[in-house]
Amino acid sequence: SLTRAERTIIVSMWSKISTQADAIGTETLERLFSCYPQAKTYFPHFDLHSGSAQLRAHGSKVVAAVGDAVKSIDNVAIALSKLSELHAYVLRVDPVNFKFLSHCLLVTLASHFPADFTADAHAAWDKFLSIVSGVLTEKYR
Ligand code: HNI
Repeated sequence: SLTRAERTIIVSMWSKISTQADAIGTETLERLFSCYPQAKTYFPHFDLHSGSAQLRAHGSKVVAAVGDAVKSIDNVAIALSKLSELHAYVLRVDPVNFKFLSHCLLVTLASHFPADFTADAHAAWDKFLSIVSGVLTEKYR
């Protein structure tokens, strides 16, 4: 689990991220679909072109869910339990895609907040996103 220092980093950076949540969500998905095009197979019903309305709407939902996890940083499993069932039982997303998405979110954070994105911040976000991904994939077993 996260140390107190890691929680502090995440909660404080979140207050900045949340002011540009939609832009960050959209950029994360654009990076996901351009770097890891296999992730597109889960969205046959979406227009995935850069800047499309569906991409932006979905990006803002994903970042809002990360925000829910930040707000319940000690109880991510409870905060995301509904989403965990959706991704495991309904969407059946291959867990490797969570690593790709987490990576793309890290890169997006680094490019939007270069001064905040120290090595410690990078490590804290990496750990936090692997906890979030772990929750969203744990019901697969
Ligand atoms: Ni994900 C729907 C959050 C990873 C494919 N996803 C959602 C929704 C949220 C969400 C929120 C909307 C639920 C609703 O409408 O009730 N997804 C998250 C989060 C992560 C994540 C927080 C990881 C941090 N999802 C992924 C990954 C994939 C993925 C890695 C596949 C590449 N998600 C989907 C698909 C949907 C979805 C597909 C349904 C989209 C739709 O609207 O039809």
